[in-house]
Amino acid sequence: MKRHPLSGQSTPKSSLGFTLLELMISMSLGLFLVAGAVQMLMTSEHTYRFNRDLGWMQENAKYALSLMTKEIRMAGYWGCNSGQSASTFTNTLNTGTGDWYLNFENAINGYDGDDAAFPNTVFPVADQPILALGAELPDSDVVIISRGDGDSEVEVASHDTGIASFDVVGNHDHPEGKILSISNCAKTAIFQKTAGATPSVVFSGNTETPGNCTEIIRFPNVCSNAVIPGNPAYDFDSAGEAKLMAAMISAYYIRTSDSGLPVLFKQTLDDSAALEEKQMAQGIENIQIRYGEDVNGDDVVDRYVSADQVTDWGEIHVVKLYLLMRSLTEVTAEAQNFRFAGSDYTSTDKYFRQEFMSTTTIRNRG
Ligand SMILES: [Ca+2]
Ligand SMILES: [Ca+2]
Repeated sequence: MKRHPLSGQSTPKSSLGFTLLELMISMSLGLFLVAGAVQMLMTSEHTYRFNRDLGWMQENAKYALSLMTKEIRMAGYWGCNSGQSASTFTNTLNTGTGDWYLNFENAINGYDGDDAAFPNTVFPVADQPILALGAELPDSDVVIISRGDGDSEVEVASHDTGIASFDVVGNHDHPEGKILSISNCAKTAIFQKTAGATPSVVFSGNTETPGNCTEIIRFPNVCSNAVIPGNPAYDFDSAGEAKLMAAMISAYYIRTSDSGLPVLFKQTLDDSAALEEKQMAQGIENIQIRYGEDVNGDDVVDRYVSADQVTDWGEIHVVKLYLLMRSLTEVTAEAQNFRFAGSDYTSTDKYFRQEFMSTTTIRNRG
């Protein structure tokens, strides 16, 4: 072996420098590794965004379904009485134009988004998210639920039919203007409180809006204070076991929020019987609702139909909700296939979509 003249050590061939070929190979290898690392970073960033959006969608879907199913389950709850015919349920409110939020006679009802007669003057909201799929998807539906608020239930001590007044046992905190219900095991009446300090509740006249069209609770209701032979004032106190509670009504629907996101909205009555609208859950693009209707009186559902196909809202026993959830941002590499309310679709954008579904039985309907 040749010795170095100074160190006396042998000189490996590699320390003498790189050939052009070696340099090119090592540079290519380096570039390849860098590209791989960048690719990995991009993939993990994409996976992170996708998982973040998926979690966001699932949380919102879970929340929306829990809110709606809880109300649907309790639709038509007015305490002990579950009858809602003219002989068991009366509403003394001035319903005038038939606004949806004053109609407590239906425990549940709604509108089909694709019904040519919707939106209408009763329920005018229809500013729905514009989907990239255009007319392929059905328009979003609306569901309306009314019920008594069991949490606010207090026992009624007396009913003075002469001065349109109840007294409760203990106290209540219902302000003037609030829509209330009184129920025993046979009958229910809806009215608006117009006066009275606790424990009293007075419901005379039109000092509040919408006001009461009569001070006399009758079955069936008559909008008059006159004595009507054969249809006397009903005295809840003498019938016994009457309870007073707040009357609630809610409408759920989808529209685009000011931020541009598709959102589940809820409209309900505040303490002075004015409508208020609240954002409940984001990322919901569409709701489809199928109502399970009993058509032969055996309390067993015979068919599932859209709101515009329901023949008797009093015979709806089950409600199926289909929510179409959309990711917060465009997180997919290409257009996605998705299934919604029994049909298949292909998106034309890069949002991820997923269907969430629930089936709820109405408790007061056997
Ligand atoms: Ca529909
Ligand atoms: Ca049936």
